[in-house]
Amino acid sequence: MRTFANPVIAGCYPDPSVCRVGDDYYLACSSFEYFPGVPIFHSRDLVGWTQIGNVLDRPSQLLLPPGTPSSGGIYAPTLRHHDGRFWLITSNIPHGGTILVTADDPAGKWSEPVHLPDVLGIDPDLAWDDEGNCWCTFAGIGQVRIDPLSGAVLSEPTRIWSGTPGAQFPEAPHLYRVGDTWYLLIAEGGTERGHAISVARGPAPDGPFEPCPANPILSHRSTDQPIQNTGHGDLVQAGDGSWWLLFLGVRPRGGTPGWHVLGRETFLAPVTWSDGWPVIGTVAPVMRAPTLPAAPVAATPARDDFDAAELHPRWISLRSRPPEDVSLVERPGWLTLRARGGSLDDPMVTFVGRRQEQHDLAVRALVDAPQGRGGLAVRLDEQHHYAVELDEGEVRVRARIGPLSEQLASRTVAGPVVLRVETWSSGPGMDHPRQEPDVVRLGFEAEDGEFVVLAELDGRYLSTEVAGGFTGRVIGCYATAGAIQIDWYDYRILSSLDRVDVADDLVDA
Ligand code: 6LW
Repeated sequence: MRTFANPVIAGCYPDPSVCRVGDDYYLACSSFEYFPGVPIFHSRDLVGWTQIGNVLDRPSQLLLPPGTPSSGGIYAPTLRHHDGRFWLITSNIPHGGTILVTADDPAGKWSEPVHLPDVLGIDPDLAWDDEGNCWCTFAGIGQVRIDPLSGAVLSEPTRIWSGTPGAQFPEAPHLYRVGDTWYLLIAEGGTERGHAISVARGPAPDGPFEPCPANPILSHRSTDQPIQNTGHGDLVQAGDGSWWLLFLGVRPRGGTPGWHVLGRETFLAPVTWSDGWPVIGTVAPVMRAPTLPAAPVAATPARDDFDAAELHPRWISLRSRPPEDVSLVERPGWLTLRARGGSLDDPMVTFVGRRQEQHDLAVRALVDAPQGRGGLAVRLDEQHHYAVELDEGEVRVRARIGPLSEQLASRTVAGPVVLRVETWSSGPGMDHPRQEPDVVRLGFEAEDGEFVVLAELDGRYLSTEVAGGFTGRVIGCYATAGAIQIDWYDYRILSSLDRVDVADDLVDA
């Protein structure tokens, strides 16, 4: 039996929306305060996904001013293929409203946005009926007919369903026609442990809708499943006729209440039909693979040497990425970051990172900062970050947890230095109720490559349960004074063999 591992897209890639064109599948996710926005992936077997770009990759499409809070920005897109074109609708919270972009090729270039100022709900969906009407359904659950080319609203908004009585936050609607029936899939219960997916059906895109007696059709609330918070999903029918759900979930670690540090990730589950209702199969970390021909994708290279002309689409910055502050040409073969904010607390700090996708990691970067200050940070948001930085011949470890900000240790060094961060998870079990989800070790490498650990910190403070919001960790390089240069960034998954005796490595701070 062929199997696959869940999540199929690990790290902070929530709110997946998926569509199929022939044998190709495309998927887009939320991106919040990060720029570029809306990562987009391609797959041929629903299991292996490769990022092919970012839908909103230029300032004319995506402005995230400094007032865009962390976990604001781009929410829950819907991706559809209709009439030979790709359509993507999303919201920019709180400043940008609802926007819609189109492309012939999902890898780009995507159009300039059409604004829909009269669509006043998050999680907008797009569906077309046979008469050519375009229905935009949004959280609530509300609906209007729109002209997707002009952004005009063509009908009064109506409430078409409120989800299960008593359940909070009916949201994330997706509307599909299957045969002669219209299905309205929603998330409800909130995106935390109570999260769920429910469904209703009706004879027309605007209902009336009858809820499924088996609702919620997916929820891991109150279970001992290792994957929790399951909800917010999108259905897709594969080329062989089978049905699948792509949805978000989390992998909490540690004691009680459990902390997830990688954000909300994208999972895959099989769907069957019974009495005209979709039935979601079991969701587990290892599952039976779809019967589609396997189409494995290349693993992400561990090291980026910054030798290419452009950054890979997996690299993300905070709110914007002006070319004068982030350059691959200023010192060829190095990434140059020029400071525009004085600390990681600043919403506009110059930062280039990638999502933390695995629990056990070693991330290393060779950093030169002859006329600047900056380093390597594990970031949850402006108020929650750990960092090891280089400043005037000194390596320092700093931590901010809510209102508390501390320099924890420092060491004198000479010249460029390899800064290093490791995350060591507690594994799915726990030794005691307050056990941390992971330990974050920060330091630098001595000339012989030995890891000099300057601080070892409880990872719970960089979890979504502590920080709040919708995102997960991003590990990246930043500059907070002058300019710093990074020769390479190396992201390696640690096995248990790498986990030597912690106490031996920790130096006195
Ligand atoms: C999104 C909502 C949700 O808009 O979280 O889990 C919000 N569901 O549908 C942000 O990702």
